[in-house]
Order: sequence, then structure tokens, then C-alpha cells
Amino acid sequence: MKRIMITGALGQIGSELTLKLRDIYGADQVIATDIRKNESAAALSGPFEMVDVTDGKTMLDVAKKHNADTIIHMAALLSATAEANPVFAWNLNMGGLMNALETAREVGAKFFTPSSIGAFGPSTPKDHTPQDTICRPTTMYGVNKVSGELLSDYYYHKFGVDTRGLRFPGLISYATPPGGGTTDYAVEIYYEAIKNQRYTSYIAEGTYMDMMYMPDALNAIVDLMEADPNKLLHRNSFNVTAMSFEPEQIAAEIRKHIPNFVLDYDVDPIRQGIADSWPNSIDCSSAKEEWGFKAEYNLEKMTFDMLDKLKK
Ligand code: AKB
Repeated sequence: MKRIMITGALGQIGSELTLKLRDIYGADQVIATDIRKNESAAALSGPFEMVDVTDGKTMLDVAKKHNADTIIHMAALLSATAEANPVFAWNLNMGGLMNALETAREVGAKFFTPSSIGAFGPSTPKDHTPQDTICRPTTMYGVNKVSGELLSDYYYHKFGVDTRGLRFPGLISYATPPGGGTTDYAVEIYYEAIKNQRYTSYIAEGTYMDMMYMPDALNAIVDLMEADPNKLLHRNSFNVTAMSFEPEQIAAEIRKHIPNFVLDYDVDPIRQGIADSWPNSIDCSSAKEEWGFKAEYNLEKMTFDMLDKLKK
């Protein structure tokens, strides 16, 4: 990766990824793009262009102007927002992905886009979900993710575009809040613990989902994109995870630092329904074997770091 163009660069993953890639490859080598511009560090710390991912011509023009050799396509709606606006979600998530893949094909760039545990559905094995398994999601987001995996594989086989992807679990970060996801509770709980010493969870007690701390997610993207293509048996997309927990387990971990922290519940049937259709815990042995995936943070280490950073 030398000239990297990122879409959705001001979003939850994009804003931190832009800074990390600029640290590694140089500020001028990473072109941040988004539909809006604000005063965020990602927009201000290097080249920035306004790109609406549904506008393929502008995306291609920007990629050509900056000689992009890698496209990292992050712009997308998350699961709960997509479920509330399914037609818009299809147009943005699939139209944006198609434009980004076409851009990569035209300029001969490597390509990354994230998939998600949302690619799985109620008929997927729930525990230690294998890499290659049933993917019959029942959400619009999941339908987009599975279609996106297939489309990315198609571009690899048909046109030789070097496409790679990760099935991310819920991502937790102190830097940029998520928006519209099902796993967002696991981020909000830390903010509320610091602010109010209590949190009302919209996800029910006993609901297990996979999660990962943002630094591990960013390292996984870099490691996968730098991996030797000859070692990759899979491409779109690899299961990756660092931990699986239910709300009471984060609460217990938070209480080690904030003893009077209170967790109660007001379950949102829509997001609970999405969570219930996803696995409890996924198996990421293919990612480990094919490109050396590893995660540094477990629940204990992540909780310490989240609370420490949010207090500052
Ligand atoms: C969401 O909850 O929609 C995302 C995801 C797991 O893909 N965080």
C-alpha cells in the first residue's frame, strides 16, 4: 500500500484508520474522503476530498487525481439504521460498494471493505461459527454484507482485483462513537459509566455477541492488506474476533473500577431481534492460519483502557 484512498474516512472506523495509515505510510499518502467535511483530525491531518460514494464518477476522478493504488471502502450504514431504511441501505451499501470496486478495477488498485458478523443469520451455527458456513441473514445489513462478500470475490476472480475483507464483530473505541449499530451498547456503556455511573441497555441480559477493541481492528486491516496473497485461501471475508460477552460481563468488569455502577435494561425489540440472529462467538482460525491474525485486548484490558482514556 502506497497511495491509499479511504471512503467514509470520518466514520467510526475510518477516522481512526486514516490517522493510523498516515502514521505508517505518511500523511500525504492517505487520501481521506467523505460525504461531509468537518474539523476532525482525520480530515485535517492530510489530503481530504468530498466524495459521495453513490457518485461513481467523482470517486473515480479522485482516485485518478491522487494515483490511488489501494482503495479502502468504509462508507456504509450499520445494522439498525439499515433496518429502519432498507431501500436507502441497499442503494448506499451496495451502490457505494459497486462504485468502489469499479474504481479499484479501473485504476488497478488493491481493495479492502469490511464485512460483519451481520453476514450470519439464524440458521448459522451459533457457537464457534466456522469461516465457511451458512450465511442466510434476515436483516438488510446482513443481505448487503453477504452480497458484498460475493461481489468482492467476483471482482477478484473475474477481473483480478486484489480484494480482501474482514467480518468484523462489534467494534469498541473511545475516539469516535459508532452510530446505528446493534453492538453500540458495548460502547455507550463506558461513556455512561463515566458520566452517570449507570446505563440502561437496549440489549437483553444473556445476549452474547463478538466484540473487538479498535486498535486490534485497525491492526487487522493493515496486517491483512500487507499479507502475502499466495497464502490467502479466503478473501471476502475473514472471521475475526477478540472476545464474546453479554451485558452483565462488561458491567462486572466496569464495577472493578466504578464499584457503584448500575446496569438495567429496557430492551429494544428491533436491535434485540438483530442480535438474536447473530452468532454468540465466531471462530477465527482461518485468519490466524492464513495471515497471522491476533488480538491484544481481552475484556479486562479493553475496559481498563476505555475507562482510562474516557476519564481524560
Ligand atoms: C453493527 O452492530 O451493525 C456493527 C456490526 C457488528 O457490523 N457494529
